[in-house]
Amino acid sequence: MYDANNIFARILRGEVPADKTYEDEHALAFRDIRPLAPEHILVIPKGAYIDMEDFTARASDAEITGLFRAVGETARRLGLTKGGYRILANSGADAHQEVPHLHIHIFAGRPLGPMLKREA
Ligand code: DGP
Repeated sequence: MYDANNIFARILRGEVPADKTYEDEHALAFRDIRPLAPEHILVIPKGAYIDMEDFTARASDAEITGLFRAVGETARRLGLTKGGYRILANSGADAHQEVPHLHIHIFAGRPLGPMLKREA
């Protein structure tokens, strides 16, 4: 069940501050508090969705389109398209999802290395 007190729900309600970079009807983008790259942005849907599984099962087409448009719009507005960027969404336990409100990470600003560490 969705936890309405997770930190991103609180940011959406304005109870916790965030360094916002983009907002529209369906999505909010803000800087990650523990950046892993010179630019590290989180893009979240405004609706109450736990992870990618929940979102793709229950969200409307408009919400799904809106979230992905917001990712592109955020990257364009921050000038990330020239050097390129990586998006990533951790979903569930094996992915180490920490905050139970769907979020898409955008990383940029330096060469980002291999996609995933190979198992030894
Ligand atoms: P994940 O492991 O994919 O669930 O990533 C969660 C990210 O959320 C992690 O990179 C740190 C970030 N984060 C956690 N709490 C806060 C917060 O209060 N504000 C902001 N801006 N980011 C947060």
